[in-house]
Amino acid sequence: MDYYKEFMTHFTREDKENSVNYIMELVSQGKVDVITLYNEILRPALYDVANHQKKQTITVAQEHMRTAIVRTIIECCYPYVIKERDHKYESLREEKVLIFCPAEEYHEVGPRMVEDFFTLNGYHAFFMGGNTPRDDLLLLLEEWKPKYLAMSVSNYYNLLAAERTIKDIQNSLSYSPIIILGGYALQGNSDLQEKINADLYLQSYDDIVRLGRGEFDEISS
Ligand code: B12
Repeated sequence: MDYYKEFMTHFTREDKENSVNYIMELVSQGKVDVITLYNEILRPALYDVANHQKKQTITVAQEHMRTAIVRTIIECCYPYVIKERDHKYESLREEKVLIFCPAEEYHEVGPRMVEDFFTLNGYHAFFMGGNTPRDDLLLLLEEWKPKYLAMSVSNYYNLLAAERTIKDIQNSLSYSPIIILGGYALQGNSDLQEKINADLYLQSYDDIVRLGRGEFDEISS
């Protein structure tokens, strides 16, 4: 059975009840784990709305409904994320990661998944939501002092705001977090990471596993 295809029969009708129930049954029965669900079902379902190759044909209202369905599924998965993490790790990492979007960046499903990617790898991760106000971000950073700051940019036009945010962070904080950049706007444009002055460009769950293994320690130290 192709789980993606079956899910799409509910999802493309914006049928929230059947979309959520179908996925939560797969997850509760252990037929798909959280990473497979995010990478092979939910992300492709949203990329199917529009992408570099495909123009959007549905209305913005339908786009919002589909985003809401995915968001509900992600939040329902939280207990499974914690269970999977606890199964893998006896004790948590000390390292904190703050995930955020620059001002005017409203795409929040990707970074919300990234929060779970970090959590699954034992990090203490927190996603601040889309469109993070600059002053609130700086205040929280001083208070919480995360080792990593992961910024998500989906819309190409928000890369300028991303660059400004990094400058602000580097100029006004009392310590230097490691700044990670990722998101749809960077796909195929990874060279922008250096231009924007971030420390690292990461894109996937596997990249976060590699970060945990220390594969980027030399670059980010
Ligand atoms: C849903 C959606 C919206 C919703 C967002 C609702 C919400 N609350 O999130 C709404 C309707 C608000 C919206 C608005 C707009 N959108 Co829109 N939207 C989308 C859509 C269909 C899905 C986005 C999504 O959730 N994808 C699924 C997630 C899981 O994928 P992801 O974000 O890429 O994240 C994965 C990876 O990139 C990675 N990742 C992400 N961030 C990070 C960060 C780090 C540190 C790491 C390690 C990894 C990582 O991990 C994730 C999981 O694998 C995309 C289409 C697409 N192809 O993505 C367009 C898309 C992103 N939107 C687009 C555009 C243009 C807009 C608007 C400008 C439209 C308009 N004219 O108003 C506005 C801009 C709003 C704004 N100021 O931000 C374009 C962006 C093109 C570009 N790259 O520049 C896209 C690509 C559609 C297209 N035309 O091709 N949108």
